[in-house]
Amino acid sequence: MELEPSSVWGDRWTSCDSPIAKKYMTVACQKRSIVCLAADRNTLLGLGELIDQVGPYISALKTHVDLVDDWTPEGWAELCDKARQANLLIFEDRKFADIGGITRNQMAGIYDIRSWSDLVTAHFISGPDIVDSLQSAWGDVGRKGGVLLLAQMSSRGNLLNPDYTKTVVDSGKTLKGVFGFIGNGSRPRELEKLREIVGPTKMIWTPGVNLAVGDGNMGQRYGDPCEAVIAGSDTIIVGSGIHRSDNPEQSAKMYAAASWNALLERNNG
Ligand code: 5BU
Repeated sequence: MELEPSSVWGDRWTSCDSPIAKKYMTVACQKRSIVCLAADRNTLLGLGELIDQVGPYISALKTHVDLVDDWTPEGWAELCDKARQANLLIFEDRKFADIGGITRNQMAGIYDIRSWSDLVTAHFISGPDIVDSLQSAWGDVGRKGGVLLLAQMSSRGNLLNPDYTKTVVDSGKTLKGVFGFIGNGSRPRELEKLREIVGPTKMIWTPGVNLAVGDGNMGQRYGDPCEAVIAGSDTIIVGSGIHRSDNPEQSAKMYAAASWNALLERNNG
């Protein structure tokens, strides 16, 4: 039985006015999962296999298009079709950071990110015009999309300190083109504070989560996915916990169940 998004998501459902967020929350209810797969594989075949294996247990697909060694426009278009058939939002984690005009052009270029992405990440370091320029780029091809601003990061020693986080959030939450914020899934207490300043109107999505908590590769840090959701994350971004597992399908199911149950617990006590 499918649960009503309003009962699952509580004030996120009533307060988020973004149509993409509403669509996302509905799909999450259909799949009973708030897992975004960080699909960090470097071949089209490997990525396609992953979607086939875990598509039913994830609610969004995060890509790094420039990691794909055998990338071709046709191959990528097929992969995006596969993702849409699996009812997944496509989220390119490009971390845009340049001035507005260049950012708009970077959404075109070889990869033509504007034509297939539903969500992208951006730093706010260059100022608020980056959000308008990303929205203009989607508009250039008659599409709509949402921006996730980096308010925190999961990597050790990053420079996004609490003052910076607050500046990003205070400004970003007033912008319609902002779908939400990236928070640090590895530190629930920092995440609680982030949720306090974000309030209910925007999403918080969190990398840096793994059922095996602790330090990851090259400065990555991992926290418990359930704790992240209880602290205010609306979606856990999971990479190696799924794509490096011996059984990606089983792992995706585990992350889906853990994150979904934590969301129900957060909103319904
Ligand atoms: P992992 O294998 O679960 O560690 O992958 C995490 C993914 O999330 C990877 O694609 C990173 O680029 C992405 N990420 C992150 O780990 N930390 C951050 O602060 C941001 C993105 Br922003």
